[in-house]
Amino acid sequence: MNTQDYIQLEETYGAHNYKPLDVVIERAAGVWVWDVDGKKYMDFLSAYSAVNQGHCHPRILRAMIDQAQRLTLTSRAFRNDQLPLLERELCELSGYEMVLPMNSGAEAVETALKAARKWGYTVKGIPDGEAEIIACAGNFHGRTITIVTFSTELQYSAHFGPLTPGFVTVPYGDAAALEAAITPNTAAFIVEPIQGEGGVIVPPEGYLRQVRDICARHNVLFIADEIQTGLGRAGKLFACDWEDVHPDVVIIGKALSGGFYPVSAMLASREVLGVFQPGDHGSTFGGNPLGCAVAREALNVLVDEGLIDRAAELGEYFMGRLKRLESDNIQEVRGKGLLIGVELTPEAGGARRFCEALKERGLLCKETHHTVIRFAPPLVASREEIDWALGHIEDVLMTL
Ligand code: IF1
Repeated sequence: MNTQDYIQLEETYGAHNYKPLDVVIERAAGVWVWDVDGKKYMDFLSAYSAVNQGHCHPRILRAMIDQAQRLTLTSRAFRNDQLPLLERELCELSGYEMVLPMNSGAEAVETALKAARKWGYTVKGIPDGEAEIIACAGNFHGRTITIVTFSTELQYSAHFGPLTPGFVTVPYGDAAALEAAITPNTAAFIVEPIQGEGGVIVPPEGYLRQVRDICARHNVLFIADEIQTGLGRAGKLFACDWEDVHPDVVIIGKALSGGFYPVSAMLASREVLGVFQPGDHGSTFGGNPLGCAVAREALNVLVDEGLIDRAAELGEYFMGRLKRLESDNIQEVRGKGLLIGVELTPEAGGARRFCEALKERGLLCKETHHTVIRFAPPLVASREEIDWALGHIEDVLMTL
């Protein structure tokens, strides 16, 4: 079977809820992937930051195989010998007191929203059924009905109603707007430290510190969605570390498993995660020993290989080169670490054609919001690999 055969099958039997680039990948290692026709590409998307550790990292693979041969699933009706170790290691690494593991990012976001509401009622004293949660315009936190309720991208919620009450949105990066939207019934504010899907939007310097301060003064939980920005991607363990802020709740996912398996988690203080009583919340697969063993090794790899600092260094170099490029196509280059967006001018004709051109040259990246090319290679990329990619990126940006 060749590329066209696979595409035909997917068109026939699969739901059409995506419009992927027409490359059919069959194997990968590190920053490289190979398609079914034998063509090799560098991955500059990293599965939206899920493979920060590089594809099929040998140490994570070993941990997965070893664990799969011993024990994969107990459900939380029984205990297993991996979950407690992951919980301790996550707390020690992050500085939080408690962990609640889930699977997908959206589930961990839902978990945080449920914890925030219950905290609002049982700790803050909000009248029952009245809790409000504030989110930002341009956010992306997942695709459940509750989460798309507070998406400002109309396509994400249209025709999926009735939606969930209790959410309001404020402009991103505007601390005064947040403060003005807070009422006595506000339980939490949920925010991405850098908006990924929103177009790699970096908020004004000091915004996260102001958010920290406002939330503390109004007794509102500050929830940081670090599913995409966390675990080294932005050049720090958490993107919030750039402003030295410690949110009340942090949500992680994606790279928590190095791309092997869906593992997500909510991290918080005992005051917040302590609101959950047996039976309040759960998941068949959440906290399963296979996911936990994979996540433990994925975290070890991040630390042992110095990938967080590496993202900061390579990111600075990469962004510096792009910023020096004098191309009529470029409006702005922004980002942190190896989460970088190039906003194209309105005249550039859209980001998709640049991604198509880069694909022809063996570089896979994905546009967001029609006018932004997102660059997010695995953090294990070498300087030479980054230079190879930059050569093509500069060329395409200059000549297309
Ligand atoms: C898709 C986007 C990225 C996320 C943040 C929660 C989630 C995500 C900050 C939910 C997921 C993914 C979902 C994926 C594409 C991708 C994405 F373009 F859609 F927005 F990365 F930028 N919070 N982001 O970025 O996590 O439930 O998916 O595990 O195709 O929907 P999930």
